[in-house]
Amino acid sequence: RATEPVVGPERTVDGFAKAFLDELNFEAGVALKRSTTTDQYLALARTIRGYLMADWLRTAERRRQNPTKMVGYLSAEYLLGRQMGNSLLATDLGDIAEQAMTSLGLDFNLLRAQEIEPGLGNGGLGRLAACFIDSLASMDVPSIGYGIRYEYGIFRQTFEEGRQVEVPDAWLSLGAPWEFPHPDRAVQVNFGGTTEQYIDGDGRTRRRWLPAWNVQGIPYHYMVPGYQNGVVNTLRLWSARATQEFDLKIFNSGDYAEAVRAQTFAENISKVLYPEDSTPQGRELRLQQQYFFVACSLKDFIDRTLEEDFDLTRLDERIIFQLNDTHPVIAIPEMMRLLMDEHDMEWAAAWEVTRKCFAYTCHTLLPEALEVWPVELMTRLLPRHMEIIYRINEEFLDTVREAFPGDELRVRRMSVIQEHPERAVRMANLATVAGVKVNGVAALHSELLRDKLLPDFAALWPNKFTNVTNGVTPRRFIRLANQQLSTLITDTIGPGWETDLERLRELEPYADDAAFTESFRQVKQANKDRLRSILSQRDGIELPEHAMLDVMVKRLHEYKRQTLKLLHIVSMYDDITSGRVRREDVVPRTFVFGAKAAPGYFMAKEIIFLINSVAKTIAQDPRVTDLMAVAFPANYNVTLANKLIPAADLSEQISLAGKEASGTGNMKFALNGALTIGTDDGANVEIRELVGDENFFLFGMLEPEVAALADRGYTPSSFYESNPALKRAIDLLASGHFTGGDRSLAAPVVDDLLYKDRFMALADFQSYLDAQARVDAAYRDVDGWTRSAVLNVARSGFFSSDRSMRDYLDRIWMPKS
Ligand code: 26Q
Repeated sequence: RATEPVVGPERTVDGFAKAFLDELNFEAGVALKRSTTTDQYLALARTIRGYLMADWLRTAERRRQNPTKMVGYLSAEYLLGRQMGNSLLATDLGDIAEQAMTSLGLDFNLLRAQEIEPGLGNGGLGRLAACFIDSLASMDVPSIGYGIRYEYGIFRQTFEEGRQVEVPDAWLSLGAPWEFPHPDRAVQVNFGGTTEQYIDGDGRTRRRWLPAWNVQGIPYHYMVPGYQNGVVNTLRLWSARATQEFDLKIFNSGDYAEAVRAQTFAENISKVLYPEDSTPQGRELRLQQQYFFVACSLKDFIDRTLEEDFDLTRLDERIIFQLNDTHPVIAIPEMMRLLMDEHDMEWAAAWEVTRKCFAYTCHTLLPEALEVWPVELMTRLLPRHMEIIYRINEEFLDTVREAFPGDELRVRRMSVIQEHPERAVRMANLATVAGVKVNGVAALHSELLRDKLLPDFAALWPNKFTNVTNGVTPRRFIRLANQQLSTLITDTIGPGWETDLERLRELEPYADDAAFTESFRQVKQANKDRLRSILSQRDGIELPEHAMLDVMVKRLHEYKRQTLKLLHIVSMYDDITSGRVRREDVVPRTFVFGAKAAPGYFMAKEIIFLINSVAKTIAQDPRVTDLMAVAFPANYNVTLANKLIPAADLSEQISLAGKEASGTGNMKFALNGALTIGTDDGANVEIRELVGDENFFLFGMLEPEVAALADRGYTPSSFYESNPALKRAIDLLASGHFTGGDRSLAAPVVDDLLYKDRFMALADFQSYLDAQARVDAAYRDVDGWTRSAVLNVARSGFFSSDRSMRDYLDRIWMPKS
């Protein structure tokens, strides 16, 4: 009897080349000399994954044989980035694969460049999920990621005359070599209809759901390899299909066109990722997406525990579901429904276990970003869940009234149901009521979350609140993105730091070592040279060779204050062109922006247009081209981040204090030896604490000062009137100088700054300019700068997502006692 593979293909150049040709010839049915680059890329991908297969099967089997409590990460987004490099790193097959391709006369790097990254996320939250599953695999934590297999991920951004134009992201169009579809394991998901009371076989009065329609969820499995440790975990993404039952009913009725329409309707559910990344719109399809993937995932997991003949009243001994923001919070009433309606449990027993199975991570501080779903919509789409939510809320509000008698205002604030402006379910409240823990994503954020966003809940349950500061995976963001720095680190402190990032501390003494710092500078320069050549090829952008590289890459949001960066650039331009500074006193800079705007976010799109306008004007002005350049490559994504971040000298983290929950780009830059100019916000606070004040450029109001200014009443124009440098910069922007003489084109942004400026860019402007002057002075001192850069790397080991996972395990998932 044939046995399952215990080893993959042979780990030699010949073995790899043979496996590759097998894929190409016998799986794809293509001869090498007739094959296209796409054929070759697909065969290469399938060859590499073949080496992971045995470990994958073995990991799954090991977990089944020894069932323990697992982590179920529930996230509507996974911003994975390209898979090939990561798989090669995990298997340590990079050299063998490259030589094998060369032996066949193929260009390995060209093949790697074919991959379209799976952009199944918007930004920080989605990328965080991807880092976390990487760490869980690298730490061999029994875990599974659940999410949605969007057919279209985050849109591809293009610019037309400086304005953002969105193009659909057809990432599956070349074929999908990294995924494993399992249509045989489809799960049914119901929607709509009504509920009714009935008497069951034992004479008990119960309620049940009579749904109106359904779809099926097809699981697609992705391998999540640990770092060279023989572990391969699973990411299970769900894709929506029409159900047979539904199909047949309509087809048999003879209405062929209607049946085809119904199919399309069902498949719409996983069609596209919503590109809003903080102001949620109450769109019906979005709620369908959320329920769809959560229902599939819970069913999937419960069936798995039942295979083991496990008693569901102890389900919390088998799973803790981590809710990545409120997007999967409908899982809470769904768990209650499954336990009661499908598995016969009473309310009390079901609630008892449900409240131990979920924990909630909040990623925001902006009140407008808190998700609410209209009761009308929820009742229409998920009537049974709405009933369950009402009951959870009733019992919860009894608890509140008991703890705070006579405080009906508090009851209203804490209710899971909001009454105004319309009746709606507050998903964060529901998650807080049901979750074992609620965590923020950086120390400051967790504090503000507890004291400002959910203070009533903190008063009731102070111990429910905790912090887990975000982290990033050093495998992708140092080892893969910055190979030269990685080699330098390994040559200096030895191997193993990739999975024990605090070991970067051992670099500290080398901050004063002439040979080391010289190598470190060379690495940074090589990364800059590589970036210049990439931007030249990718975008036709030609950048000067020697200039400080000042980078601001993140989603476009007013609170992140890309306009503050723009005001600095305009101010520098004005200083040079008006002769206010001597040319020889200017430190040449290249500014790089990367940012997508939500397609419906008007102001964000105006800001993109204005940045592009300034970039163009500067590029065409011979008075400044030797001293400054602005590059705004379109379509910033994980692939570009991996090239950009290692090249940066200066990292811009300039959100208004109290608005950025954490930031994770800030960590990636510090770990790659950029210095940060930043506000006292999010994880910047912890970065500064760790790297030291002298290696960080702090500016701007502190959060309490922001709150005080808002209370006093903020008038941006008073800052404009009283600060000549600010007035000059704004006047120049407003004059139409950067917009072909047309003042109206700059007006939306300028007017907003002068008359609203919700995020107080003008109030922080002077402080920002002063900090930028300190940056210039520091950069002139080459040795001092390099020393600071080295210390940023050496002291940022805390920001490994492995440490984040340890914290989740210790504080939330598997606490001792
Ligand atoms: C919700 C409902 C409907 C449509 C879209 C959404 C939606 C989608 C994505 C709402 C929010 C997001 C993403 C939020 C996000 O990325 N937040 C960031 O999370 C990072 C990881 O914790 C933090 O570092 C950032 O500070 C935070 O802004």
